[in-house]
This record gives sequence, structure tokens and C-alpha cells, in this order.
Amino acid sequence: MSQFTLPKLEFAFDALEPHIDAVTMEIHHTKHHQAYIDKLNTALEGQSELEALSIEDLMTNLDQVPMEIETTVRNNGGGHANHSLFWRTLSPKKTKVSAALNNQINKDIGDMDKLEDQMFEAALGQFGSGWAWLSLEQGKLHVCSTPNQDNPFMKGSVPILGVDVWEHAYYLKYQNKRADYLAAWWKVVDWQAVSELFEQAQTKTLT
Ligand code: MN3
Repeated sequence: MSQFTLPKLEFAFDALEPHIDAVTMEIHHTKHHQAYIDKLNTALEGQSELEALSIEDLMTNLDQVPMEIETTVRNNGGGHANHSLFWRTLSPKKTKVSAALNNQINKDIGDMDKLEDQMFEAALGQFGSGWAWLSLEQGKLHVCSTPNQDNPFMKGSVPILGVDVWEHAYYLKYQNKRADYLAAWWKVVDWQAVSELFEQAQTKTLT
């Protein structure tokens, strides 16, 4: 039984043009993300308890995954969790950060400009493929990067914003210019979605 499915995009493939091009969006969503899901579902066949978990809970509880499929679940489950969050936090619309998240950013990071600097620094500093994240870690916002398809869930924190710095995310339009891609990505971040994820993350880490 295939448990995990590709989430629908809330906008057309070309909606983020000129910042993120339509061909990249289509291949990234329908080919790359779908491939992670297919491999994850295949690996989890017959593991009904694991299949019943949300992708976030599966990532937080990788120690419960049988050793022979752990690497496959880590890589492909990570791919599914990370891309699901990535799509959800992109929007062609102008959006605004909530007062609550803005206050927390000011408190833990400094301000929105410092957050931008830290995210770019983490994303540019990630050698090879990986992600840069803003996550809630024991009640505090924190910027970090992870290699491959790892994510903050694996360390028990809750990511609320992430940027894919695998070359497949930007190479067609930006080639080797990762910094230009990051500047473009920043323009299409859905701050309303990030604010909602922040609110949900707080209820998760309070308990
Ligand atoms: Mn990707």
C-alpha cells in the first residue's frame, strides 16, 4: 500500500517566474519529489506501523526504522518531508510575517535582515547538496544547514522554513550561481505559511 503521496502545488509551475522558472518547478515537483516518495513507499512496504506515521513523525523517529531500510527511509523520507515544506513555503503572492513570528525573529536572530543573512550564509556554506533551515529548537529560532536530505526533524527540532540547495533546484536557470538563486528564492517565500508553521511548531514543542 502506498502511504505517501505527492502534495499538490498551490500555484502553477510558471507562477514563480522570473524568480524560479517553470521547467525547474515542474521537473522538481513531478520527477524529483515523486521519486523520493516512490522509493520511500517501496522501502516501507509491509511496515504498517511506520506507514501510519506522518512524514514529520517518521523523520523524528528514525531510530524505530529497521536497520536494513534506515538509510533509504532517511534519504527518501527526508526528500519527501523537505520538499513538502519547501512547496508550502513558496508563493507568487506578496505575504506578510505574523507579529508573533516577527517578534520571535527579533528576539532570537536580531531582525529580518539578519535572518536573511544567516539563511544565505548557511545555504552558501553547505558544501555540495543539502538544505538551509530556520527551525524552532527548544523554543528558540535557529538557522542551520544539513547535508543531503537530512533535516532538523532528525535532531528533534521543527523546521518552519527551508531552502533546497541541491543543484537540481536551480541549475537550469542559475547554473553555478547559488547566491543569485537564493536572492530570487527569498522574494517568493510565503511568510504567511511560515508564520502558520511557526504557530504549529510552538504547540509541538510545548508538550
Ligand atoms: Mn530538491
